[in-house]
Amino acid sequence: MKSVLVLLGVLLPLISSGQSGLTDKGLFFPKPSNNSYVSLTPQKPLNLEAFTLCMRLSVDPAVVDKKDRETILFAYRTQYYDELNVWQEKGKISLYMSSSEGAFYAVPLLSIFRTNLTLTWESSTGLTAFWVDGRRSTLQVYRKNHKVQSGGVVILGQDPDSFIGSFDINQSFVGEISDVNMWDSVLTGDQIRNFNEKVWVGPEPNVLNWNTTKYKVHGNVIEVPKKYK
Ligand SMILES: *[C@@H]1O[C@H](CO)[C@@H](O)[C@H](O)[C@H]1NC(C)=O
Ligand SMILES: *[C@@H]1O[C@H](CO)[C@@H](O)[C@H](O)[C@H]1NC(C)=O
Ligand SMILES: *[C@@H]1O[C@H](CO)[C@@H](O)[C@H](O)[C@H]1NC(C)=O
Ligand SMILES: *[C@@H]1O[C@H](CO)[C@@H](O)[C@H](O)[C@H]1NC(C)=O
Ligand SMILES: [Ca+2]
Repeated sequence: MKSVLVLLGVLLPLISSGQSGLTDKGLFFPKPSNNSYVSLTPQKPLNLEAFTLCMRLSVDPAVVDKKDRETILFAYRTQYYDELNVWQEKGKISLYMSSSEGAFYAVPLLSIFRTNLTLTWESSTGLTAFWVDGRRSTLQVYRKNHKVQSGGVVILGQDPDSFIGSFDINQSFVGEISDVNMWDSVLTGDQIRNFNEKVWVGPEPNVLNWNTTKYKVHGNVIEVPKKYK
């Protein structure tokens, strides 16, 4: 017990200044809030006709599993639109791209243990898939011929209903996020599985790269030291 307390004391609360690179680190959102979030600066504008978005997540089930709770996992918002949002809600994981209609996937839900989650989408066919720990869901066709628009902000921890604010404590993320990486193309299954195992040999993540990304912490978010990787 004592060693647990000592270890917890080592988790460093971040000050709100821009930093870069989160290699082998996580971001821990310890409790529901309407003001704790992390903004990430993309390496290139998100005018995307295809993407692969990977992240590693664990959640506090006592909060996130509450009936009817919607929990934001990833948000990319421009001035007027939710360009690309990922949720866990209604017993499913969902994707919305500037539409009130989402694509819902009945994949295994996030839990107290870390899960490798990847989404892929391409405009030309609309084919969309969720990968959970290296296993691919069935495909769906979602937002064929759509294009994700640039000029927005990537937010972890909150769902912004305005640019950038209007957060809802009951939609906040509670748990740990790491290894958020994004490409402007659809990776192969082997590349996604390699990513999960951190034996990375495929193309460098060219939209968001967790190892180098500039990020800014707001509110109560704890940077998890490398030894917990
Ligand atoms: C955020 O939460 C605090 C207290 O928990 C509350 O006083 C405040 O009104 C909330 N702000 C918004 C924008 O909901
Ligand atoms: C998920 O990612 C972790 C960390 O890299 C890795 O050790 C683990 O094997 C992955 N799990 C699966 C089932 O892909
Ligand atoms: C959040 O949910 C709780 C419990 O359902 C409710 O009492 C509260 O009003 C909600 N807060 C907001 C800001 O919606
Ligand atoms: C990030 O850094 C870790 C640790 O050095 C490495 O294992 C991983 O492959 C890197 N990820 C990418 C996408 O380059
Ligand atoms: Ca909202």
